[in-house]
Amino acid sequence: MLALVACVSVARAEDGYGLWMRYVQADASKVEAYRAALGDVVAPDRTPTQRAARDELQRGLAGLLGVQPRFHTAPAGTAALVLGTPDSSPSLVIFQPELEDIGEEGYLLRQTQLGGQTVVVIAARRDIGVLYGVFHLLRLLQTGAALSDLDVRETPRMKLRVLNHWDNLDGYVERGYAGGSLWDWHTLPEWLDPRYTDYARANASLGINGAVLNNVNANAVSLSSAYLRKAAALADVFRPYGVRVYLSARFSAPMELGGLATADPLDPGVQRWWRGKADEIHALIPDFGGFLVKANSEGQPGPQDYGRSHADGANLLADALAPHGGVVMWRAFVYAHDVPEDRAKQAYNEFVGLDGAFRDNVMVQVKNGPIDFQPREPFHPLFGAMPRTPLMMEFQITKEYLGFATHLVYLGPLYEEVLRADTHVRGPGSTVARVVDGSLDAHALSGVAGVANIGDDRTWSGSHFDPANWYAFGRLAWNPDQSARDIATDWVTMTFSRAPDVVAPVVAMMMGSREAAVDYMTPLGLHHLMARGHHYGPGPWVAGGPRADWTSVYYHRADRHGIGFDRTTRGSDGVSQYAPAVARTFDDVGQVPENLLLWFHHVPWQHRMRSGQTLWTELVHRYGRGAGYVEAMQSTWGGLRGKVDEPRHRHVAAFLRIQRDEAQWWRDASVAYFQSINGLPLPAGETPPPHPRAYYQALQFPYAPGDGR
Ligand code: GCW
Repeated sequence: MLALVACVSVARAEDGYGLWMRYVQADASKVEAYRAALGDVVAPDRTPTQRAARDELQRGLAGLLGVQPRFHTAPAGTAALVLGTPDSSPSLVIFQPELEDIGEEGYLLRQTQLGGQTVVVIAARRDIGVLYGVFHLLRLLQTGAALSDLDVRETPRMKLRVLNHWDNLDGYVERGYAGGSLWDWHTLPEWLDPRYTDYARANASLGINGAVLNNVNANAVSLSSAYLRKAAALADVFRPYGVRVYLSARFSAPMELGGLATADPLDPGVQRWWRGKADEIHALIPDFGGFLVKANSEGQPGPQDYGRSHADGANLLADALAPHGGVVMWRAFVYAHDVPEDRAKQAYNEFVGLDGAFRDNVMVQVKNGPIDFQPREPFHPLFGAMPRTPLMMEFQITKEYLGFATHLVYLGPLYEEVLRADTHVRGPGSTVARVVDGSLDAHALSGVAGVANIGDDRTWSGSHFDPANWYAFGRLAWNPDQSARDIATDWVTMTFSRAPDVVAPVVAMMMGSREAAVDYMTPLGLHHLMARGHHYGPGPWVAGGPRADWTSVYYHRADRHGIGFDRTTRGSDGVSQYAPAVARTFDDVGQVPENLLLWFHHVPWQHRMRSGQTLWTELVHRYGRGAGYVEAMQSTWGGLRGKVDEPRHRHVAAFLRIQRDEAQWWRDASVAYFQSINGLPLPAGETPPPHPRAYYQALQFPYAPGDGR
C-alpha cells in the first residue's frame, strides 16, 4: 500500500504548463516548520500588485504547505509572514532606513522579531518589490531552504530586463519553435486569455520587467490605433506583475500609416507624426516602455535611406518618447551587402563613431557576439567601445542556431561566458557584465534583452527543457554574477524533482549540453555553417546566392590547405576592434583560446593543437565527442525513468532521440564535407560518414519551422 502511494505521487501527470511554479508539497521534513512560520500571512490587498502577491502566496503556500494560508491585513498576534511597503503595512515602517537605497524594485526577505513575534518579513519600497520578494520566498520553499537564517537583500543590477518577441501579427513567430504566437490579436482586446496572466507571473517570478510584443522585422500595423488598443489590453494584464509593454517600431510607419511622403528623421512632418503617435500610445498605455528598432538591417527601412545616421533615427523616436519617460532600444545588428568588409566588423564600424550622439533615453542594443547568436562567438567588440552610450545586451533564448526546441541545450553557460568575458577596456575586470549593468561607465540606464522562446505550445517553449533558458535569462538579467550551475539546480529542483538523485545528474547533463552542441555543430571557433534560410541542420557547403555573408564558405574558408577566417592583423583585422590586451591574445595563434581558433585564424589542416593532435584530427574528434555527449544524456535520462513523471520523461526521451540523430547528422555531414575539401584520410579510429557529401547536400526541408518570412 505504501509503495502504491509513493508510486502515485511520482506518477503525477505533468504537461509542463506549470513551469518552475508547480508548488508541489514541500519535503515532509520541512513542511511542519514552514506551516508554523507561514500559515498566517499579513498582507495588504488594496492594489492590483498587492493582490497579485496575495494570489501567488495563496497558490504557492497552499501547494507547498498542503494547507490554505490564513490572510490578514493587520498583525494577527501569531507567528506570521508579514509583507508590504512601509506605507501598505505600517508595522514594516521600522525597515524604512534599510529600504532607502534598495531601489524601486528591490526587497528585503528576512526572519526577524516584530512586535515580540518571530516573523518572516518581505519589505520593499514599492509593491513590485514585495511581489518579487514573494517569488523569492516561494523559490526558497520549493528548493527546501531553511527559514531560520533567512536574510536576503536584493536589488536588480540591470534596469531593463526585457523579452523580445519576434511575433508577427498573423500569429507566426520568426525563429520560434514553440508553436504560434501567444498573442491572439484577433480576439484582443476583448478576450484576455488566462495564459497572458500566467505569462506575466512567470516573468515576475524572475524579475523580467518588459516585453516587446512584436517582431523587430516590424509591421507598421502594430502602431495603428486598433492594434494599440489590443496592446493596451495586454499591458493592463501585465501591469500588476511589473511587466511593461514595448513595441517594435517600423521606421517607415509615418509613410505606411500616416500617408507621409517621407520618413526622413529630420523632416518636421515626420517628427510631428512620431510625437503624435507617442502621445496616442501613452494615452492608452500610461507606462509604455518605448520602442525597439531594427533599421537599415536586412532590408528594413531606416534613417540611412535618407542619408541620415543611426543616431538621427534613434533621436527622432527618443524625442517623441521623452515627455512620457519612454526609451528607444536601437539595434546595432547591422551589416550591409554592399560593404566588402568582414561582416563581424561592420556593426562596430557603423556605431563606434556615434558614441555620444544619442539622446539620454536611447540604448544601443548589441547582440552578444559580432555575427549572429552562434553556438559560440567571442563577445561583441562594441562592449566597452562606446563608453558614452548605454549598451543593452541582446541574447537569443530561442535556439535558432542551437538545434531549435528539440535539442537539449542549456544556455546558462553561454550567457555566463559572455557576461564574464573581460573587455579590458579599463584594465582587467572590465567585464561585459559591468559594461551592460552600467557600472563601468556610470550609466543610469542599463538593460538586457532576450529573444523569447515562448509560444502557444503547452510547454510554453516547445520542449520540457527550453523553459530553463527563459529561466536562466531572467535570473542572469537580475544579477549577472549568478552561476549558471546554481540557476540550473534551482530550475531542475522546481521543475522536475527535489530528489538529489534526479537533480545532480540532470544538472550535470544540462551543464555540458551547450559545449556538446558547439562540438557537433561548429567546434574550435567555426561559425555560421547551418543550412540556408531555415537554418535547420548542417550546410557547410552553402555558397552563392544574393550575398556572400549569408553563405558558409564565406565563414569557414576551407580549402585543400587549411581552414578558418583570418581576422588577425594580417587578415581582416577584426581583432583590432578589441582593447589591446584582448586583441593581442586573439591575434596570436599561440594564445588565442582554442575554442575560438578558427574564428580568428586561418590555419593549415596540419596545425598542431595543444592536445598534440593535428587540427584535422582534433576537429573530427570534437564532432564525434559532441554526438557522443548526446548519447550519454540519453543514458542518464533513461536511468531516471520512474523518478521523473512518465509523460515528461517520455517526451524528453523522444526529443533526445531526435537530438542524437541530428547531432550525428551534423557530425557526418560536416566530416564528409571537409574531407571532400581537404582530401585527407579520416583520422585513425574515426567512423566514416555513412553517405558521401552529395547525399547530405541534397537534403531538403521545405517546411522547417521558424524560417524568416
Ligand atoms: O539571425 C537573424 C535571424 C533573423 C532575424 C535577425 C535579426 C528578426 O535569422 O530571423 O530577424 O537575425 O536579429 O534581426
